[in-house]
Amino acid sequence: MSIYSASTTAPVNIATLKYWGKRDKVLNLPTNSSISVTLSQEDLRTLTTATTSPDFAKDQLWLNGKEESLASERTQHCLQDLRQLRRELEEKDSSLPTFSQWKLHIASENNFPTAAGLASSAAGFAALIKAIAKLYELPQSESELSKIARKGSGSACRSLFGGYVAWEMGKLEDGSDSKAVEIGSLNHWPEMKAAILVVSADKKDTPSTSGMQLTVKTSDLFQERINNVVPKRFEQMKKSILEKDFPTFAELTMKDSNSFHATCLDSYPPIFYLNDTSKKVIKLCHAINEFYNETVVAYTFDAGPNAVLYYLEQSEDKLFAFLYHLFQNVSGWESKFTKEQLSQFN
Ligand code: 2P0
Repeated sequence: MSIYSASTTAPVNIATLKYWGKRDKVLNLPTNSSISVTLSQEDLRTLTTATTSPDFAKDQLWLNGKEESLASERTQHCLQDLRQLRRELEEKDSSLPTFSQWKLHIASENNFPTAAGLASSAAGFAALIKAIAKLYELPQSESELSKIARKGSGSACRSLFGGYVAWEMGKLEDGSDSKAVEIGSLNHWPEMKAAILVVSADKKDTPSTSGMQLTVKTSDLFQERINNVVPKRFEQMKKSILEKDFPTFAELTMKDSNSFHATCLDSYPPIFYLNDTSKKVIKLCHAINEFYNETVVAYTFDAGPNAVLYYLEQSEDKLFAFLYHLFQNVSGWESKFTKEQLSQFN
């Protein structure tokens, strides 16, 4: 029995400039460009193995050991695109095995609990596309492959890279210029760190796809965001990353999270992703920055209540003094602050 396989990983990515809104639902073409920061390939990632054989009867997928359907239109688009690229190689070189005609078995595993409330579809689609591309020995670059991942899930295109990534929205109707590009590798700004505060592990209220459709259709604020706010912010954030300017990066990140959640609230009926704990975390971050008279931390929230905090390694003690104080059940922490100093944040 001939059997071939390839394995790869893809990281979870967190947007610091949010994708929210589609101009084409089938191709997942966005209404604005976005930026993500992915700090670790090891902590939060999907590991996927793609296997093919002329003896397989059908395409099959296992997610964390459980069989799942591959039937969704989005997944089918991705598989069709990859098989087409493989077919082109086989037509050029008749000595290649005809993988494009064989069925695939895909096994995918996340190294973080689903209950952590983190979106896994981005890493999942990115790992699926990367693993099959590796199996098929496709010559396409990560940016080219990101266009296929985008059809699976918009934000997945950014998980083709680690580090600092831009998803350029593009202008063309066929989506051929809507792709992810690297702004900087992980090593470009290694002092940057992230902490995830799991506020709730519940499934989110409104799924992203339908949430963004509602916002595009009903929010007036959304038009202001995509036309006048994000294009400028995209350039400013890229510059702040390239110049390793944390105060500017942090301010833009926090403002963009707030702007995205404001358009959710401005949708009709409104969409609420933040809860009271999320709002307390927002207030705490501003209080910390004010306390030190320095930008120590930035927060960002996706389509759910969990916070991702960005900070520089050298500020870790400053930030965690407050976090441990707030979440007092963490033992072994010697606070550097007096009770009086900390009591104002209770
Ligand atoms: C982002 N989110 O930029 C934004 C911020 C959520 C809030 O991308 O319909 O799962 O598959 O393209 O990518 C979530 O949306 O939506 C998302 P689809 P996706 O990360």
